[in-house]
Amino acid sequence: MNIREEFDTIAAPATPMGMGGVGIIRISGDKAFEIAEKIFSNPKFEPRKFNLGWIKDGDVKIDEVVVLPFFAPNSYTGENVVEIQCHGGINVIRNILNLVLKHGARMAEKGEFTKRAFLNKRMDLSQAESVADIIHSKTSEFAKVSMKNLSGVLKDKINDIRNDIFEVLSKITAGIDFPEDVEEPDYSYLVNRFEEILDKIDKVLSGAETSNIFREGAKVVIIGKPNVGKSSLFNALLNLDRAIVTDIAGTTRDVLRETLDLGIPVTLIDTAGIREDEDVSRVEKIGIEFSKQSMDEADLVLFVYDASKGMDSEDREVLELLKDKKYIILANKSDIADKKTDEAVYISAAMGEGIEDLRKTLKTKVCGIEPESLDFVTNTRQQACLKKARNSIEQALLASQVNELQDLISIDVKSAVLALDELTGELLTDSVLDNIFENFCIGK
Ligand SMILES: Nc1nc2c(ncn2[C@@H]2O[C@H](COP(=O)(O)OP(=O)(O)OP(=O)(O)O)[C@@H](O)[C@H]2O)c(=O)[nH]1
Ligand SMILES: [Mg+2]
Repeated sequence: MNIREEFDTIAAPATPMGMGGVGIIRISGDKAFEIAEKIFSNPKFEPRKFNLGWIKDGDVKIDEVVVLPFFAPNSYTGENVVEIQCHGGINVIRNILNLVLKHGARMAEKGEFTKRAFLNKRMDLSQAESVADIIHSKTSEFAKVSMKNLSGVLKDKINDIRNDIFEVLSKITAGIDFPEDVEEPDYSYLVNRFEEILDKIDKVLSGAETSNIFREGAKVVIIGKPNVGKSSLFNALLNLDRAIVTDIAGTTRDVLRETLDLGIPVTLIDTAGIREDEDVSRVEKIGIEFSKQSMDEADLVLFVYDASKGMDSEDREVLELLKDKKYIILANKSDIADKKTDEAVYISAAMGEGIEDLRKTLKTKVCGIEPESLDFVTNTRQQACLKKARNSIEQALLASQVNELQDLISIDVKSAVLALDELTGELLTDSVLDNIFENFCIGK
């Protein structure tokens, strides 16, 4: 079946509906050129040529524009595409779009251009998903690594793993189907191959945590006794006088949140100092309750104590609250501390000492690995497919270790192949597909 024949012609603004130098309206489908010819004063469409002229509604001039034709299959969607570059005003874009729709195009749904690019095999699903990542990226680092996905880095890795699995599957199947002519593969061969494949899958999954943090951001909460310099650290990391700092214990009452761009998006949270004194005011008590709640949502806690006083029993009580959390122990006020231990990272929030290094530690600690070392990212859907494939191969490995019938082993190996096909989009249901492209914006 030629899937393209089912497609009608779609159109949408490809630039935001706001004021700007240029606005772009994109048309894709078999009728793209025909529609453009009806409304454009200078339709001499040739590949790789742009055309200057007027968009006209009958005799009425709407705007002077540049029209770029892309001939199938050499276009974003793989279909005939026309891009109209007009002046960037909401009403100009709207008028031209209405005209295009009047002449037979339909308004595109979210992500429909990219969906067509996928369905017309211009890209695999991991590449299509990276387009949404690039558009939604909160940091320039995430945009860069998503771009690597678009260029096919993840796709190549998955195809490589799939080829490995398929090769083993072919050998097993040949042994089963032609027992007289082909010997079934040795179990030691199977064990080795499955171990290698598991290793490759694990390498791809190792960046999963960082990928998720790139997408959702990480919460880093500063916790400690009153007056140890939490707010000073908050300000120092942000490079901003955001929180009030005084020498009075109990200065911070409300939880303060600010965004810190460390290449990964971080929400940095300053809290009220935790203490259990009887004479703590009601307001401070509420503040302390908030501190404990924020601790629960933290991906990483920065535990601060006053190095000039050393860690005392009250500090240890606070530290005790963190035992199930990922944390870094910070000895603040190192400028006035005399003795140092190895247990903590020494900083001086007031003097700015150790802050730059702390930013770096923080980033690797939150991600598990250096985010810059990522060659590709994965999303939760892809991770779920990879985990499914991993489980199946693990089953196949266990079965091979006990010389299980190869007929049975082949069932697990086949499911691993299917899981990877689901990842790349070779094998997909419409609802999964709709779900993915729902997250796009109109015009992409
Ligand atoms: N010498 C020195 N003083 C510091 C340092 N960091 C903070 N201080 C001082 O310690 C005092 C308390 O600082 P804050 O940042 O308000 O402490 P906090 O932990 O936020 O206190 P609460 O909000 O009350 O829990 C202030 O007088 C700061 O100037 C430092 O690195 N060196
Ligand atoms: Mg404070």
